[in-house]
Amino acid sequence: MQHELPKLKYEYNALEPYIDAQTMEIHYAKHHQAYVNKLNEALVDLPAWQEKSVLELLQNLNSIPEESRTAIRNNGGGHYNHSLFWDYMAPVGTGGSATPQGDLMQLICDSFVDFGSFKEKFTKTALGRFGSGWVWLLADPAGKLTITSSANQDSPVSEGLHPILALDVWEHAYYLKYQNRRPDYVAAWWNVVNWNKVGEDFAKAIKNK
Ligand code: MN3
Repeated sequence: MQHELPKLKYEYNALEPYIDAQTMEIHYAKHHQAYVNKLNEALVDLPAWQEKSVLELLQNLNSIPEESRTAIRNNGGGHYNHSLFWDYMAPVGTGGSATPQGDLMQLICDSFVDFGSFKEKFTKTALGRFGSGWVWLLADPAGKLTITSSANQDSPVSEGLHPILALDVWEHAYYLKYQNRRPDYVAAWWNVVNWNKVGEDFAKAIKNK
């Protein structure tokens, strides 16, 4: 099985003015494509692993032959994390309401005081991530929410965790429009969060509790 770039569900310019079309195009068609290509390359000599989904690869990194493990961790993570990231964004007004709804909103308020405090904590985590990495909202099957961050392309799924929201804080995600101003990028990104998708993934994460 060859891993493939997933289809983007909106046009490159659909997230403007918050995320510009040129950044979207380069980020998706160049950066994400490169992770896919390098993941396929890393699997060329590993027939036993070629039929696994990228999620299965990331969940079983320790079983992958050591000489290929880092390449699969980085490029499989890059492929998987970006696939989530695109889906956690939507053009303004098409991803549901401007805030989480229902049980998820209730749990966010129970866990972080209120929605504003949740956004503040998530943003602080994004600004505190040194260098390249990701910020995550995780939901465990018992219904506990956690904000965390990871370096490089490391994915929480490798630790058996369940991401329900992802933010890319690599400079390639924002440099063209925001240069070094990560705070401006993060503030803008909140406008395009697809809360419908976050809510769906939250429901899946807690389904088996
Ligand atoms: Mn990226």
